[in-house]
Amino acid sequence: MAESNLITFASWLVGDYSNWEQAIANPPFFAHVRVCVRPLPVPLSPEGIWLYVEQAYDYEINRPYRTAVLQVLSEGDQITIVNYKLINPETYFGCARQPDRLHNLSINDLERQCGCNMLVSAKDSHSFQGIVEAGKQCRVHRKGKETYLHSEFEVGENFFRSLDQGYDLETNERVWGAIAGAFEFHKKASFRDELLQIINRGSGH
Ligand code: CYC
Repeated sequence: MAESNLITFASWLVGDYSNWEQAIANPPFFAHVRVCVRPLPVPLSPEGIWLYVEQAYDYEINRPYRTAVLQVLSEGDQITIVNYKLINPETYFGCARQPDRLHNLSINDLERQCGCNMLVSAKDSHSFQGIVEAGKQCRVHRKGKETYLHSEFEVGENFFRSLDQGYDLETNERVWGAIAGAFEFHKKASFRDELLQIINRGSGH
């Protein structure tokens, strides 16, 4: 049961997303952003499901402003995402849409982002929701300030909605991130079958 929830969640999350509709409707507040979540062709450990993520402006899709590696784990009814950053992110720019290049990626290329685990649970039968772990420990240095992350998201079979913001450690004021609500992404391509193949290969089928 827990395992099937994990696979359902990951199979919905993988994909190539765009918020084009939102960007056209509300240009001053929302840039046209692309998010691409790709399964690693060779998982970095047998525990959980490993994914590579790029977030980019659509007009420079192969120069992402943020990349990450995610390890999605099931822990009872709860799903946890462990966040990693790449030590040399440029080496892997573009890999979300050229997944063969991800064969080169190893655990030594990664650094864990402490305090940045995302806690995920089923919202209803159509979506999962996640929120960054409590404690203000997910630190992001930006605009010359030390901030802590507030992040929450929802994922369904064909959408991804996310809100990421950084708050000043001392004053609790918002320093960066959306002021007009969440980014609303629609899935343009799914990598579900690719993910299921990788999972089945790993379990010896
Ligand atoms: C940062 N976004 C982060 C961080 C996390 C997430 C954990 C802090 C650690 C890091 O920098 O990697 C979010 N992690 C997630 C989410 C999941 C997850 C959502 C579930 C799949 O595992 N983020 C967006 C918008 C965009 C954005 C499209 C506009 C605001 O979803 C930006 N996120 C954004 C930025 C940072 C960030 C700019 C800080 C990156 C930095 O400056 O280091």
